[in-house]
Amino acid sequence: MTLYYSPGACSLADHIALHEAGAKFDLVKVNLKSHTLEDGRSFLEISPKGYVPALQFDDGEVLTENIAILTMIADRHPALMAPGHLGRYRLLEILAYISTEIHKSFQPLFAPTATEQDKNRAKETISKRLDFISSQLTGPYIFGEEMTVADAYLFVMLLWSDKNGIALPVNLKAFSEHVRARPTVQVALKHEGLI
Ligand SMILES: N[C@@H](CCC(=O)N[C@@H](CS)C(=O)NCC(=O)O)C(=O)O
Repeated sequence: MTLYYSPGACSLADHIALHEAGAKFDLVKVNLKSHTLEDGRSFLEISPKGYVPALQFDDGEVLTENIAILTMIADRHPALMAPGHLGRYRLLEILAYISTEIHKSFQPLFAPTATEQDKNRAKETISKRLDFISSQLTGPYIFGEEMTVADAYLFVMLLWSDKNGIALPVNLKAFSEHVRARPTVQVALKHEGLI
């Protein structure tokens, strides 16, 4: 398996989740501006969408979209799935919330043409959406005592929040530190040159 990633991008969630799963995988860095790989090949030949993450299986099939990749990892490594008889749907529920309500809200903060007003509005939206997660948190991780793939995705959103000066609720700050301390997360952060 090969994960196509860009340092500090949302693909860090998949990178962490693959390590948590103990999966064997290679990493290939993508230049998101030129859509090229380090060996000069075009990333668009791997994924015409042009964005990371993309996970290529040994048979050549390519899976994209954080929700799909993270769910696939949890399906294959049930220790990373949410608990309970609705576990898989609870996982999809929170992954959809992180992807569509939080991740996508960062867009103005990365857009060179966005105005200060756009950026401030985005920060307010993200804050509100993080407050909701904060109000639901009952343990060290989103679903309690055990880490799931969703925690890896939330962790990346909190890294971005911190970088953009969005204050985190106390329990999300603690969550972030807790996740960061995991050996798998340290390995992923080191590999991506983030520590
Ligand atoms: N819908 C995709 C969005 C992925 C995405 O936003 N990737 C960003 C990095 S975090 C990217 O590669 N942006 C570069 C581009 O869109 O050209 C998903 O959820 O996986």
